[in-house]
Parts: sequence; structure tokens; C-alpha cells
Amino acid sequence: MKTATLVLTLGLLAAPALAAPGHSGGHGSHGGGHYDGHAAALGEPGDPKAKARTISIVMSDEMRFSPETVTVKRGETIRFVVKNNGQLRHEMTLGTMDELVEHAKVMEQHPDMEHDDPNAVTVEPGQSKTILWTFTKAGSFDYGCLVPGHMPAGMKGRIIVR
Ligand SMILES: [Cu+2]
Repeated sequence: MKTATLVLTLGLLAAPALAAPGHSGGHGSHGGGHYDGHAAALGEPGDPKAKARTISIVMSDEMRFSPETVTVKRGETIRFVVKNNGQLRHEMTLGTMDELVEHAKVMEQHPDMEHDDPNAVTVEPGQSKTILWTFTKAGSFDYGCLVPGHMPAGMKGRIIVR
């Protein structure tokens, strides 16, 4: 009993430290300017066999995601079904805002870049794609459309992991 209580307490103490934005660097090693899509700060690709909750996200040419805020439980696997209701190509990338801003700079130089990373999808008009992701860390994370100009115009959202 005593041991269990202690572990639980330590777990609670450790949680805020995990949520802190300790991620820095690590982008210097990939060749050819291709972003490797790691988003380790917020979790890991979901196991297709795991139980997952579906959250529908709609993209529009008004440069908005709907919804713009998503709340999940730590450890939960989410199947994002991402639908592009616009006439333009959009994309959805999960990450920390630092990662998204850095990746957006790469996208500006390579506007036709497409994504099949576990944490990102490129969605043509009228199409839907899926991101399966397990959120292993508590905190506040972001998603954005990294097509040049879209995120600065407001095409972004927030994921709260409790
Ligand atoms: Cu977009």
C-alpha cells in the first residue's frame, strides 16, 4: 500500500516536468532539408490495433480548422479524421509550436512538399485523411496547416493533454 501511494505521488510530481518544453535542437541532422516529422514531445504514432477515439477535424479555405481546440487524456490514442472542405490543398501537422514554425520555414522553400509522416497529412480538396496518434505527455500542443501562408492566417489549433 505504502509503495503504491509513493509511486502515485512521484508520478504526479513528475507530470509538470514532462509537460515543460524541454525539446530543443535535434533538427540539424537530417539530410536534404527533409523534415523527419518527429514529434516526440507530444507522443508517438498510434498502434493501429489499440483502442482509439475518433475526432473529426474540418479544414476550410477560411484558413481555419474546426474544432480549433481538442482535449484528450494522457495515454489516449486519437484517430483524427481530417476532411478538407475547401478548394485549396491543406495539411495538418501535429507538433509543438516551435516545431511547426521551423517546419513552416522549410515548407516556404518547398511549397509542393507533401507529407506522409505519422504526425502529418496533406489533404487535397474534398478528400479525407487520418492521423493515428497516442498522446503520452500532459501539456498543451499545437497543430497547424503548414502550406505557406496558412498558419500565419490563423490555420492552427491547440491540443490539451490532461
Ligand atoms: Cu491550409
